[in-house]
Amino acid sequence: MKIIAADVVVTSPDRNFVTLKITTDDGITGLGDGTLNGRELSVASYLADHVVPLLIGRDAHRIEDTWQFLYRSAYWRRGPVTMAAIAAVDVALWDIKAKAAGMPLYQLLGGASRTGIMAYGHASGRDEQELFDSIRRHLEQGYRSIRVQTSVPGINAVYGVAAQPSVDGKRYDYEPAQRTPLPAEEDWDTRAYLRHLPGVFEAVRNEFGPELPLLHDGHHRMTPIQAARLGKALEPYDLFWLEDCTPAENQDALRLVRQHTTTPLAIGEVFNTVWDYQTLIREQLIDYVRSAVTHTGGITAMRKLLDFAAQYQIKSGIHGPTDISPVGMAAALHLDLAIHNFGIQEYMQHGAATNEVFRQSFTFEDGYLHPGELPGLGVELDEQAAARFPYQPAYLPFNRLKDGTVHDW
Ligand code: EZ4
Ligand code: CO
Repeated sequence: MKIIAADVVVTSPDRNFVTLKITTDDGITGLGDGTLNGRELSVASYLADHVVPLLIGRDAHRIEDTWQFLYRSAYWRRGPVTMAAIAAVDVALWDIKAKAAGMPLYQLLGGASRTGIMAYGHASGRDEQELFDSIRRHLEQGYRSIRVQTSVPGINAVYGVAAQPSVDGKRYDYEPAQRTPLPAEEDWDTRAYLRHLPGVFEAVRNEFGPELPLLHDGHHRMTPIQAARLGKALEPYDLFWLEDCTPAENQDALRLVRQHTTTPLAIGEVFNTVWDYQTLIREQLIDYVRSAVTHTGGITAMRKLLDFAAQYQIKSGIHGPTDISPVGMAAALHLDLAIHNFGIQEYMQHGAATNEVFRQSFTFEDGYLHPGELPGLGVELDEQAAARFPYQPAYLPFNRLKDGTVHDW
C-alpha cells in the first residue's frame, strides 16, 4: 500500500488547526493532527516543504520505519514543530492501517482495557459564585472530574478563567489563544496567587463534598519552593493533581517539590519527547504524564513514553484542550482505551464550526469518553467546510509582573 498524496490542510473554524491527509494507492485516506497553538504555519511549512515530498511512494504500512526515518534523517532532533509534524504523519498512518484492517485503532493497540475514558472539564470563575456555577454546569454536562481555575484579587487576567459564558450560554471553557495581531499582555503576582488559592479549594470542597476529583493547573508560574508550599497547602483538599507547578524543563527542580508534598503532580503538556521526562519518570517525581499525542510524535512515541511511565506506576493524563484538533483528540482516546496505565483525559469540547469541519464518532456520556467503533480514528475531514474557514493569526497571551518583568505564562 503506497502513499500517493499527502495534503496539509490549515483551517480556522473556531480556531486554527493543521491537519495532514495521507492518501494511498488503494484509496484509503488517513488524518493526522499537527496543530501547534500560535505557531501553526511553522508545522504546516515543515510538513508541506520538507516531509510530504519524502512520503510519496513509501509503504503506508511501515509506521515504525517512517517514524524513525523522519526523526533520524532530519539530523536536527526534537522540538515542538518537528515532533508535531512527525505526529501528524504517524497518526495518519495509524488511521490508514486501522481502516485497512477494518478495525477501530484501539484494537490494533491491544484492544480495550476499560469500557470508558474518564474525562475532566475546565471550570472557572472570577469569583466564588461564578466558579460554583461553572462547576455545577460541568456536573450537569456529565463531567465527574473538574479542573478548578479562579481569578486572584489584584491580578487582572489570570490563565484558565473564562471571561464570560459563550453566547449559547452552555460553554464555560477557557480558550487561551486570541485572534489578535500581537500576543495579549496579562499580569501576574505569585504571592497573591499563593495566598488566595487554598481558600478557594476549601470553599469548593465545602460546597461539593469530598468525593469529586478536583484538579488545578499552576501553568509553570512558581519556583520550586513556591510550588512545594502550594502543594502542601492544598493537601487538605485532596487534589487529583496539581499540574505544571514549575517550568519543568528543569526536571531536577521537581525533587524539591516532591520532598515537601503528597499532592499528586502532573507535568508535560509542553514536552515533546520521552527525554523531557527522563529524570521525572526514573526518579518517580511525577504522577501523571501530560503530553499530547499531537505534540509528542504521535501514537508510536506516546505508546513508548506511557509504557516507560507504567513501569514506575505513573499514569496518563493526555493533554486535550481545544487546541488539539478532533483528530488529535480521537488519537488520544484510542490510546486511552488501550493502555493499562490510563489516568484521566482532559476534554474541553470543540465549538459547532469545528465539529462541522471534523465529523467525529467519539462519544461523551455520563462523564466518560469513547472513541467509537468506526474503522481507523473515526474522524472525517470535510474539506469544503474547512475551506470556508481560512487561517487567522492568533497568539497565546504572555505575562508581565507588576514591575514590567516578563514572567512565565
Ligand atoms: O494553556 O493548550 O492544561 N491545559 C493547558 C492549556 C494550554 C494550552 C496552550 O495552547 O494548560 O490550556
Ligand atoms: Co496545562
